[in-house]
Amino acid sequence: MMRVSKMVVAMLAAGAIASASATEFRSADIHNSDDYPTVTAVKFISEQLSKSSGGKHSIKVFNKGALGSEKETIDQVKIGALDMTRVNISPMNSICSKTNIPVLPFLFRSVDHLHKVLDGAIGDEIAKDCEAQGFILLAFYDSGARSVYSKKPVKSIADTKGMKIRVQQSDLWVAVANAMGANPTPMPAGEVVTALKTGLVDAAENNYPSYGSGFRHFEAAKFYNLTEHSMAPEVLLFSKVVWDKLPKADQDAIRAAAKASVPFNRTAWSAYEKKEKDMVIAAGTTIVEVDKKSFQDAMGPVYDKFANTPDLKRLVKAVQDTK
Ligand code: BDP
Repeated sequence: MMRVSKMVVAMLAAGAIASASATEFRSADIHNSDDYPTVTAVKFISEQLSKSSGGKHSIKVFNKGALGSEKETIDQVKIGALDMTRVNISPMNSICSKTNIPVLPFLFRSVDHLHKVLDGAIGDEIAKDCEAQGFILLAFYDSGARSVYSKKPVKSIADTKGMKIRVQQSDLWVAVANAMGANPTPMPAGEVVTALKTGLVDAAENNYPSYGSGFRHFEAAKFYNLTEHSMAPEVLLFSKVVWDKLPKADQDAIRAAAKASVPFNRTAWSAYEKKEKDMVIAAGTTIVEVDKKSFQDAMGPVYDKFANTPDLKRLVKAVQDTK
């Protein structure tokens, strides 16, 4: 008896009992800047949630990769060791195949097209696919278009032949780089700047903010070539293990706050992307116009391999048919 009550006292002192109802969820992000639009979007959710729960729930964002690489945080969320993580959708490709769809090269015609698809039935279907694997997909966030940047200009696909390029940790991305004729090396985002500086790779691909002050790749690769080959969005994931233990009212409050964070993120993203584009140009980056068609025409094998089931083919067509 004595031992148990001592334990209870210790738990109370540590706040462990009080936190059984009041919770500060932990959410990971690899971005270094505190004002990165995915970081501020999750902080926005925290504020909304705190209001709607009368101060009971909130979220603490651990950005700067403090909780590990995107793949590592996904593994932690899967087992419920971590409540939430904000990652690019690409490292989810091997876990739930419908996440391949918004990564596919040259699939979206515009940012509006992407938003229509993700905000509608196709977005819901992708979220369901992730839920079946233990992830509640709370929101899709903007990430703009990704382009290849390198130490030499890339004007057409002839220039990516044999190029050593870093890609995200996803087989789909390896296939995209192979289709470009390049030699892909998958690695976490945090390792890319060193890989570029040491010559382990001569190129990478990303949006302006990650190329810019996010990971400072512009210091090692001076040519930003407008391939705009993918619009792979960001996702916010909540652990289903943790989710299933929450009362319905809390789940609803989290979903409502996450939904409200999407327009917040989109507004923040447009301004941030522009600011970063201006910054890298001022810092001496050359923006290169690209024969996009030469890249587009080479992507057949990626679709053959990663949009290869009746379900995935139906989704590709549904995306193309979305007006
Ligand atoms: C950035 C995404 C980030 C990814 C990174 C990457 O915001 O989630 O980790 O690209 O290329 O645009 O790994």
